[in-house]
Amino acid sequence: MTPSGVSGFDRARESRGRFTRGGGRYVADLALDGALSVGFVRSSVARGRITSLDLQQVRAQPGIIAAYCGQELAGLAGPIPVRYGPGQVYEWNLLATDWVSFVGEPVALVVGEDRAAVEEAAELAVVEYEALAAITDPKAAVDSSELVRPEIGSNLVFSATLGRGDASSILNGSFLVVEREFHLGRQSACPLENRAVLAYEEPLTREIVVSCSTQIPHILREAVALSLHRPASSVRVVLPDVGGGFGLKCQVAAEECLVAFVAQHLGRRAVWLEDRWENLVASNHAHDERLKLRVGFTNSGAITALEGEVTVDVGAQSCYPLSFALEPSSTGTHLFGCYKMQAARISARGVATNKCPTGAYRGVGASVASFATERILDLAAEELGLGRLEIRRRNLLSLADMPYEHPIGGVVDTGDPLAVFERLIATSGLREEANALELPDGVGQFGGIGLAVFTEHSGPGSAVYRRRGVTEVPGYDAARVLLRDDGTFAAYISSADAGQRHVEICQRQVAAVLGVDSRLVEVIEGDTASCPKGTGTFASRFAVAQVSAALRAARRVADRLVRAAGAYFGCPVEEVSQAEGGFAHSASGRAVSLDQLARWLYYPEGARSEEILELPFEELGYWDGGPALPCGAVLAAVEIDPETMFPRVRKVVAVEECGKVLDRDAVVGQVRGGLVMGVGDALLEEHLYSEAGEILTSSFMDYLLPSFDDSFEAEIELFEEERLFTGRSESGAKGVGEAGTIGAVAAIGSAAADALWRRGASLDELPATPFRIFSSLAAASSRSVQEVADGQLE
Ligand code: SMO
Repeated sequence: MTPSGVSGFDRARESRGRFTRGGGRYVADLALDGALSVGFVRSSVARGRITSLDLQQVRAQPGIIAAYCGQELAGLAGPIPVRYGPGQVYEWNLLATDWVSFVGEPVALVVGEDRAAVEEAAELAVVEYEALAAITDPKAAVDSSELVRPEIGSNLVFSATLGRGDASSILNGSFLVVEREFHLGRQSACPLENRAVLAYEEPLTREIVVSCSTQIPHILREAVALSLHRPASSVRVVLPDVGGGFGLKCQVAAEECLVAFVAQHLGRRAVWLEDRWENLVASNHAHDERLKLRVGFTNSGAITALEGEVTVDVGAQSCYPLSFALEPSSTGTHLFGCYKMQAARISARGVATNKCPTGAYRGVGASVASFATERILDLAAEELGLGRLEIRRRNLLSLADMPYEHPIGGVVDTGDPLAVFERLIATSGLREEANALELPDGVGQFGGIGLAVFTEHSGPGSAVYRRRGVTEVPGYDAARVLLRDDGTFAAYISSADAGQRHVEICQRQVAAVLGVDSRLVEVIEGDTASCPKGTGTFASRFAVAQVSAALRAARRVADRLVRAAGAYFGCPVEEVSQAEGGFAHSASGRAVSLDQLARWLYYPEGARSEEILELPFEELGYWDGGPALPCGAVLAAVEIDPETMFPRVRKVVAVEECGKVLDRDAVVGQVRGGLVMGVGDALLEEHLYSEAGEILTSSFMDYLLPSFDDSFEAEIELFEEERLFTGRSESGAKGVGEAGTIGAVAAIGSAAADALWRRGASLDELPATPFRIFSSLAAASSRSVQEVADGQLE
């Protein structure tokens, strides 16, 4: 426990319904009395130089303790080396020193006694800029000599070639080549709880304690230590409840390091609670991708090869730790993930612009990759006169193909996407007549159906990150399972719960291995002081990497316990049997309970020579075995209002094959939440910038999140068969955290495209907003958008 009462230990008492009963405890709920409030002055200019920055009036305000600009901060905090490709590094100044690169970039830091004082004082900062033309169009940016980051020397900040085989010549010899461009807009994760951090220095140990709403406690600890020029071991990150991360909180924020700096430098508790404006303009955006694909088919509809480019507008900064490599790499590797082909070659590129930096957002890269994949298949089906079901049946991987070395990269170890797809068709009662899918009952005339079969690279191991040049992500997760002297167990795990019910699930898994009631196992996570180092919670890592590590540690402890019982009885280990609450030795009729055994171990009657009896009685487990490759198939029906062109989801059926299901409710909950989240990506959410680089979507009035009204009751079926369990996790689980979102974007997006196709129009850009739908109809009928809007649909 710490003086603030901040502790990972509360989390072990998690009970179902705690969050919905108001029992959550977030950073803002911690004891903030006496904590200094930290606020930021942010750039109003997208690109340019700071010519002068005057904080005198700020400092003169009542209640203001200190203010710093980037120049003053130099030498005190930061910079942090930030990677952007293999072997490529630049120095990330936590506050801009002289160069600004997006609207919202922090240029000064204000510290005061309360939030209102800080916000008012920050308004009085006088910052003058020499504004330069903003770079907002990634196409133009590639060849421009005007730079977003002069220290990199090019706006093409990431570039990699993915895939195997001679795709070009196979395409040249193919019966049909479908060529198409796709776009998914700029979007952001918008967790219910914005970013939040409280930091203080422990008076006795001088340790900096950072209590933060993050998905990556151990990585954040490294970054804070780097920025404060102190060893990581002198920084402790502790998580209270995290009100959603969705990828946003697997980046380190400059603000998080700066609050730790204030705590260290001023010796006071300091807090920053991000507001929604800051979250929308200056946390991290995601997606904003353009795909240009060429896919070949034989005359019978078999895919031959894939070739193309993925270009991501990655914004102004490489995020720490995942870097500019994240979205371009991820998109490439997810293309046609469940489909067979001979060769693939994808050029994956990240282009910097003067926009908010991008980072992870649930379904990173995979959602747009799946949308593009399914659109290409629908287009090819039409060209070849095949049904949309048939073209998928002819190309989907099945168990007979496993292991399958996918030309796009990596080996699919197990799975049966074809069977998952057939189950979807059976469950949804989908009918196809003369190559046209029938709209479900109740879906009106301007409706469409979308289908998606996708995979997700969940729980990637260290090799995946090293290949991308990312050195700050360990890639493994870890667990330490301990028998305590009272006969109970503790499992310290490296991940970080953000609402997924890690504690309960891990508790049950560990207890089952130990053969004890799960109430005897306390699971502790989110505290770098006690939990072993690991990667954290993103890329659907928990079931794959974290549970595997915990199971390994638990098996080692279970094995050691039996041998310890043998030593206690003075008998060979073969004669020990598990008994209710402990162990028994049938030959002598003796029994020992766990707490008796623990007491015997922790209060020895003399030195012991047996290694297994050494204290503490604990074992470590690590797992670095992913990615696992779950598979999902989703059907969505969308109906467009013929007057407003507003699309609505009318039906969603999802079948998920995620290997062994560790907790049915948690898996269904992940899928359900992901599906609804995907509605935003497919139909509603898009960040827009003016040509001058001003963000136009800085509130929820302009950035449309799905609301209750856009929600729906999805039919969700889990496809769990032992023959499909993966060896890439200890339990056979494959991870499922992002599946719902990926499937929703692809299926709902394709459904909107199908509705337009039925009207002779096409749609390859998401989100499918009313404006895009009007535009698509206008293009198809050679009318202006206004004419279509005036006439609506006849
Ligand atoms: S976008 Mo997820 O937290 O990898």
